[in-house]
Amino acid sequence: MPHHSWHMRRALRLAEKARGWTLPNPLVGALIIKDERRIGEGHHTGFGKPHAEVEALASCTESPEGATLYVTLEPCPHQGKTPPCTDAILKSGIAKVVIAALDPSEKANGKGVKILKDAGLEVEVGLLNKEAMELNKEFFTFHQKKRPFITLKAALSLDGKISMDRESKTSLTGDKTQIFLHQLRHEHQAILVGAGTVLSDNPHLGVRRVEGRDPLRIILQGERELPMDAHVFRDSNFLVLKNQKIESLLKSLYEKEVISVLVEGGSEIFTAFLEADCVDEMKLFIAPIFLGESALPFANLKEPLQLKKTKLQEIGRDFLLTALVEQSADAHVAEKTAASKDKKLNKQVGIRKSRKAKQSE
Ligand code: AOF
Ligand code: ZN
Repeated sequence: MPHHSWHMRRALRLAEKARGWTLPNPLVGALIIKDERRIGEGHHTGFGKPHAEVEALASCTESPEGATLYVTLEPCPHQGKTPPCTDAILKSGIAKVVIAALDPSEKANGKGVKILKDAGLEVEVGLLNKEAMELNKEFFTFHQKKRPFITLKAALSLDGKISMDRESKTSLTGDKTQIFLHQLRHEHQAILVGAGTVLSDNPHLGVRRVEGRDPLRIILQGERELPMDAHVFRDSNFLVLKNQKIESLLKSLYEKEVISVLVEGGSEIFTAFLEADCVDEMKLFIAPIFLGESALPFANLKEPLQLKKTKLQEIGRDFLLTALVEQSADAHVAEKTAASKDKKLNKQVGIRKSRKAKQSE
C-alpha cells in the first residue's frame, strides 16, 4: 500500500501541533482512510479534551464503516477524563486499526490492542514506531524508567561559565534566545531551580514571550530561607522541596505524575543532577562571550561526561547545542544490545551456513 506510512506521518504531524498543551498526557494524532481517501482526522488538543481517535471520528465526512484508522498511540481501553477510545472505535464500524506505538502506561499496554482484536478488527502495530516514540519521549521515559524525563538547560559563556559570581545574575544570551527558552518552558510540565537561583536572580520562570502555559515551578531548598515575595511564589503553581536527594525527588515527582522537568540551575543543581546520572537531554545556549577564570562554572564534575546525538542551531548571535546524555545505564544496555545483536547475527549466519550446506548437499 503506497500511502501507508504517509498516513501515519501525517498523524504524527497532527499530534505535534499540541506540544505543551496535553501534559501529562501524550501527543496523539489520528487519521481515518476509506478507499484511499482521507475521510477524517484529528489530534488530542489538550489535557482533559477528547482523544485523537474521537476527534478524528467526529470529523468524518462520511461513514467510517469499513475504514482504516491510523493512530500514533494505542487506543486507550480505560475510562479516564474521557471514555475509552476502544468503545468509540468499535461503535464506529472501523475495520482496521494501524498503531505506531503501544501505550506504555499500566492502564493500557496492549489491553487496547487486545480489545480491538478480540472484537474481530484487524490490528497492525509498529508502523513508524521509532518516530512515534521520539514524539512522546518524555511520556515513554516516565512510564519505562518511572521518573520524569529530565532536560538540563543552561546559558553558557564560551569558557563554560554561567555567571560572574554566585550573588548576582549575569545575562549572557540575546533576545531571540529568550523566545526559544520560553517555548522550552511551555513544552515541559515542570521547571526546577535551586534556592540559590531564587535568591540571586529572583526569576519569574513563567512563559511570557510565546503563547503557552506556565510550568509547575519546583524550588529545591536547602538550609537558606526564601523570601515569600519572590516572583516564583506569585501564584499557587509552585512546589518547594526541602533537603531532597535527587533520587527521592524523582520518586516523588513520579508519584505526582510529572512527566518532564526542565532544570534551569544553578551550578550545584546541574552538578547534582548530572552526578545522579539522570539527565536525559541538554539544551545549552552558548553566548559569544568569555567570563574569565573567576566566574562561576556550569558544573563541577568529577568525571568526564559524554554527550551524543548533538545538534547545533544558530539563534541570533547565540548558539543552541542540543544533545542527549550518555547515562551509565545506557552504556550497559548498549553493551548488552551489541552482545545480543552479535548472537542474532551469529544465528542468522548459522542459518545461512546451514542453508548453503543443504544446497550443496
Ligand atoms: C488515546 N488517545 O489521544 C490520548 C491517549 O484522562 P484521559 O481520558 O485523557 O486519558 C489519559 C490517558 O490516555 C493517558 O495517560 C494515555 O495513557 C492515554 N492517552 N490515548 O487513545 C489519545 N491522549
Ligand atoms: Zn483514548
